[in-house]
Amino acid sequence: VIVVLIVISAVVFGLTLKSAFESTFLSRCEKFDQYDCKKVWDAFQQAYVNKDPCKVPVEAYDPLIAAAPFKPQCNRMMFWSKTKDVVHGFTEKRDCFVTLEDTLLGSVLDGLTWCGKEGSKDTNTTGCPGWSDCENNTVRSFWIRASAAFADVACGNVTAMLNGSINTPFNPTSIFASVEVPRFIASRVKNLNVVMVIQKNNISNCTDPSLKNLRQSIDTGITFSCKDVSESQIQECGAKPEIACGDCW
Ligand code: N1C
Repeated sequence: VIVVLIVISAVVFGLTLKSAFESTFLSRCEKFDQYDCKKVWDAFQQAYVNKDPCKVPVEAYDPLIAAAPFKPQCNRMMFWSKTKDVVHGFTEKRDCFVTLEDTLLGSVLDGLTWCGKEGSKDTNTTGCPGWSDCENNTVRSFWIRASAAFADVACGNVTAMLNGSINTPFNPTSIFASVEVPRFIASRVKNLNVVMVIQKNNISNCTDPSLKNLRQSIDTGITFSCKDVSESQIQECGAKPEIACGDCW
C-alpha cells in the first residue's frame, strides 16, 4: 500500500512540476527586473498552445510583445544577418550595443525550440517543424514578430553586422532584409551603418551588389554607410574595454 501511495503521489507531484522548458523560460526571464514573468509566460503560451505548429501566424505573438514591450535604445541598436556568433561574442564583452538577444524576449527564447499540438495544453521541445518546413511555424513566427517590434523602436544611428564570407550578405529572404530594414523610418533612424565582417576567405565586401539593393531599399532620408572590418579587429575591441565603442572600427 505504501509503495502504491508513493507511486501515486510521485505521479501527481510530477504532473504539477514545471517542464524544463518553462523553468528555462522563467529563470532567464527573472534576470530582468520590472517584468511579471508569470504574465509573460502566459502571454507566450497562448500564442501556440493547443494549435497546429504550422498554423501559428506572426500576429499570434502580439499579446506577448504587448506584455514585454521593447524600449528604444537610440544609437546603440545592433542588427545582424548570418553573423550571430561574431556579434554576440562582441556584445557579451562590451556594452556598446544592444541586440534583440539582450532584451527580455530575445534572451529568454534564444536557441530554444518549442511548439504546441492540437488538443493538448503541453509545450513540446521535440518534433517541432523546422525553420523552413512550413511558413507559419511556431518558432519562425516568433522571431519575425519580435524582430519587427525591435526594429520598430530603432532610432538614431543603427548598426548592422553582415557576413562577408557568403555570396549575398544582404539576402532578401533574411529577417534583416524582409522584416527589419523596411521598418527603419527616417523620422526615427538617422543612419544605417553596416559593418561587413571580413574573414580570411571572404568572398564579398561593401562593394557587393547586394549592398546596392540595401542602399536603395532604405527609407529616403536615412543615410547609409558600409565599412569592411576584419573579424579579428572586432574580437580585439571586444577584449579591450579601454578602446572606446566609437573607436572599435
Ligand atoms: O534572418 P536573419 O539572420 O537576417 O535574422 C537576424 C535578424 C537580427 O537583426 C535580429 O534582430 O533578425 C533578428 N533575429 C534574432 O534576433 C534571432 N535570434 C536568434 C532573427 N533570428 C534570430 N535567431 C535565430 O537565428 C532564428 O531562430 C533563425 O534560425 C536565425 C536567423 O538568423 P539569420 O538567418 O542569421
